[in-house]
Amino acid sequence: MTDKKIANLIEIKVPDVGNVPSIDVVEVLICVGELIIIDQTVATLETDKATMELPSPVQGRIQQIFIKAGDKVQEGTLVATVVPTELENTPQAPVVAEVLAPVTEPVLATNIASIATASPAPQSVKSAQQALPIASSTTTRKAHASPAVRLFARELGVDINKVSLGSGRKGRLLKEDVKEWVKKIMLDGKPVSGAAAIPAIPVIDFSVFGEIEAKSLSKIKKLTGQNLTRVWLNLPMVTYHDEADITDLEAFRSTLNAEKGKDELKITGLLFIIKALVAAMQQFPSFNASLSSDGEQLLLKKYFNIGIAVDTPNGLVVPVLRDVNNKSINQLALELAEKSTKARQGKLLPADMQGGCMTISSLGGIGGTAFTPIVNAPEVAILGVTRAKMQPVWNGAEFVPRLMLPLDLTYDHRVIDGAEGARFMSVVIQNLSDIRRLLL
Ligand code: CAO
Repeated sequence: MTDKKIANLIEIKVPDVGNVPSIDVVEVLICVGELIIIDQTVATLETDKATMELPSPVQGRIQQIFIKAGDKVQEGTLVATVVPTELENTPQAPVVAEVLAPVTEPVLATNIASIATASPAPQSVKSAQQALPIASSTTTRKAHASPAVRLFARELGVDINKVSLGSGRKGRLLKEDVKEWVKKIMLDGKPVSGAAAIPAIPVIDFSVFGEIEAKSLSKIKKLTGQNLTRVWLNLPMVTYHDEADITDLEAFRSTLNAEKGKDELKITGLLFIIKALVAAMQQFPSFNASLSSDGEQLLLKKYFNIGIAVDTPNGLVVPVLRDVNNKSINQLALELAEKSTKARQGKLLPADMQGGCMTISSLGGIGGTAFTPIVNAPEVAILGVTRAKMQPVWNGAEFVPRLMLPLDLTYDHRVIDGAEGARFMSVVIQNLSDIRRLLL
């Protein structure tokens, strides 16, 4: 009886693929208990010359699978056995439990449904359930895609079974679907898991070492984190450090502030840095640009908007000062004060933070000698500022005390090369060292 039932199974075997002694199993696309149709791809096989799909010659339910990804097979290797659809739920249906595992008690059930629900010896039940998981609840969706598309997905490190439904005929996945999926993951900022993904930081139970408290990150911190990770992973960045002699600028700024009334807005050094930066950007258009999304073109901007990183209780935000080239230092002072106050009160609107051409991150009010800011992509560069300090500077005859301002320029090396970065920074420094240049 058992023989007869086994004989009713259809065997799927590796076909003749042209005298190839060893064929790699790339992927098995079926699972036990799954209902398959004629020509549905059962597995993807690969020789050193080609990748091929192995189609099912029959419609039915997968009874057992004999290969797995990574196996080496050859012509005639048994891939899977299938209970043909016409035999399902008939007395002729093969008894899966008998085929899969030796049982101590005879299995009395005569069809698949009754195997799962009858109460034979415990081991029989276990075997039957392992063999025939309820397809809808325990099987994963297997992608319907050609070998070329599967290969493409593998090259990108994408698990093709996770790509949502394909746009091809009958939901077949196309290369475009894989590309769209990758694009979506990148935009979501969620790292892809799998072979080509960046290895995850190990999860550690810190409570083993002492008391801990979990505190949720603010929305701004979470978004900033995603954005910074995306930039870090996408941009080859270089940071160039230099310093500007701002002794004369500082004297001028003190004079200006001394002239101001008690309630008037004071001028900070940052405002001159903004102006000096924009003057340099006017000389170096590639700093006032973004790369096109295909990386083929540089999109040069004819406006000069500067983002200013502002530290707030909820995290870092970057309001944008617009048309800086057309505004006076006093106008900019007012605008920066307004926007940084709004930022700290959490009242910035999305429009206040859009349209930046280059960003300044100033830690000068806090301290520091240098740091490496991360470019606020799709901008191509960012200027970091740390605390100015008096230093002995050799003037050719003697050391003189000068107020030196450390500056850090990080740039996208795809757009800006090292020499251009250094030349740009020299111009920023000249502008700050002698602000009369801003009039030129
Ligand atoms: N060297 C020495 N002193 C400096 C300085 C520098 N480079 N930059 C600012 N200062 C001084 C200012 O002159 C001011 O001094 P007084 O109080 O005596 O006038 C004081 O530090 C505070 O300045 P400020 O920070 O209020 O003003 P600002 O115009 O320099 O900066 C703003 C404005 C909004 C950029 C700043 O308040 C801020 O939020 N900075 C933090 C930005 C940040 O977190 N960046 C990091 C991002 S990277 O992850």
